[in-house]
Amino acid sequence: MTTAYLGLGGNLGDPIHAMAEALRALDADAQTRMVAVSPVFRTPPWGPVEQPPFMNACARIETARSAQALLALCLSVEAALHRDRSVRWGPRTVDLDVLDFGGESVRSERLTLPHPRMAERAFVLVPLAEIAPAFSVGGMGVAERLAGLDTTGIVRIDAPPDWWRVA
Ligand code: A4P
Ligand code: MG
Repeated sequence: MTTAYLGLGGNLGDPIHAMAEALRALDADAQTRMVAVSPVFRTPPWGPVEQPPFMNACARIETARSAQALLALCLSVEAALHRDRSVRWGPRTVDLDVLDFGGESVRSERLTLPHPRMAERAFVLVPLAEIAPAFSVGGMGVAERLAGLDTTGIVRIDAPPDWWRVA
């Protein structure tokens, strides 16, 4: 079994519901188990594209899958959730990123691990700090790295600890 971290985000439709459905689908995979799920945070959109605020969360899983097979599962869960309510030209309901897979380094066309952009993204590290504050990102703990990032506008959503089971 490998411990892996996932980042989830969405800014279309009902992203909390979509993230919850994604987490339940991953947990339902025979080879994969949800170990810890962060609270949800509302986060200002990051990057050049003008778009609504995101909801973001992180999860720690244990899986018997390989990194490539875990990515394939994540992509199929994304596809399943986007099928019904895809909006033409719009942003997607939910994005699933593999942040880390047992510390493995992978650099292929389809998969890069650890996730190359997580270290400078407060919308990833704020939820990640809730479930893995000491986890090392590029040689520095998550909480420590967060201290150097702008977390303005990131707000924790009030929800039950098992939000992903009920949302
Ligand atoms: N891929 C390679 N490595 C990985 C990995 N470690 N995890 C490949 C997941 N996928 C990985 O992904 C495109 C391809 O990346 C996959 O098919 C896989 O083979 P994608 O999610 O379809 O691409 P994308 O999301 O359109 O692009 P990108 O660059 O991943 O965008 P980001 O980085 O996901 O940014 N602001 C806030 N506040 N919160 C957000 O969640 N998200 C984005 C999207 C922008 N701004 C945001 C947020
Ligand atoms: Mg992505």
